[in-house]
Amino acid sequence: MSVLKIAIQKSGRLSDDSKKLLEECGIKFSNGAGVLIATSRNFPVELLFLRDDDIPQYVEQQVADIGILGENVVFEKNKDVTIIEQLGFASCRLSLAIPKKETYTGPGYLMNKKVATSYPKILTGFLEKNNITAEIEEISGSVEIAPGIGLADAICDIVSSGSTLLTNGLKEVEIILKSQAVIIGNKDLSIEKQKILNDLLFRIRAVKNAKENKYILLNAPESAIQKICSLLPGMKSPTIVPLVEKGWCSLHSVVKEDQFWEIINQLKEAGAEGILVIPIEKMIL
Ligand code: PRT
Ligand code: ZN
Repeated sequence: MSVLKIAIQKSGRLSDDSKKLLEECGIKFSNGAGVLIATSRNFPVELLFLRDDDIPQYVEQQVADIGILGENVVFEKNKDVTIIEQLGFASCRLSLAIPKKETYTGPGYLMNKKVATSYPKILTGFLEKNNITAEIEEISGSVEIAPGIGLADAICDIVSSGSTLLTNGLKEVEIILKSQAVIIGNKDLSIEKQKILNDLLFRIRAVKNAKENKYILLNAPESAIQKICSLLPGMKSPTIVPLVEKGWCSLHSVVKEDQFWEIINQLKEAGAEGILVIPIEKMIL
């Protein structure tokens, strides 16, 4: 029987969220320390725990069928793989940063300067696009200290909160790439493996939709229902249940997490009371 081989990061910023996602999809696997390969007990997948940098190559060579990693690494490695799905975690950006006291004048600022990075391919692409000649100093870690120790004039590195730049006396001046965790896949999956992947994607989307939405319940006078329904269109349309108190009902619907705070005042103004917002575990559209 076919098994889909999934490469995930062994240990690092992506590993916990990658494992959590698979667990939320109902996929059970043993996950002891030092384990490099794990098989699932209840879904036809095998997990390979790898360094994230190796995942694109392994997926290209079909050592793994799919992999979970940051888009930044996918673009840097530039292997012949397909990006299948964005996963919405490990969001960050690959940015240019320069010493705080310097004035950035646009990409031309880098002309004939030295830029330290672990992302030479993406940086080369950016420099070529802007017709800039600059020297690239490739280093594999602690890139932020390069300007301070005189190794480079600028850096091109991953930024998330920005606090590492700040503590190293640097400022972010240009975003080269926005990144999040994605699933990549081999371009030549067998029909059986493609079918397992489709089942997995169905589950992943149900988990993702659930995270992006909340279940909302509220009470309102019947006269307010029409207005409230227009604010809360729901999946198909809201459910209305009568309350024991005459002239009142309870309305149940689904609301986008990021829209909730925007419409809460409008709901109250329209007459909604006793509003409850509840997390959804799975949501199948
Ligand atoms: O050992 P392995 O090679 O598998 O892991 P790794 O050390 O190469 O990668 P890891 O675990 O550090 O990061 C994995 C992925 O997480 C990256 O490829 C990104 O897609 C994503 N990610 C999200 C980040 C960050 N946020 C992040 N903040 N990767 C790195 N950082 C580092 C950054 O390099 C910098 O040093 O955090 C620092 C900046 O953080 P802020 O919050 O101070 O701005
Ligand atoms: Zn890595």
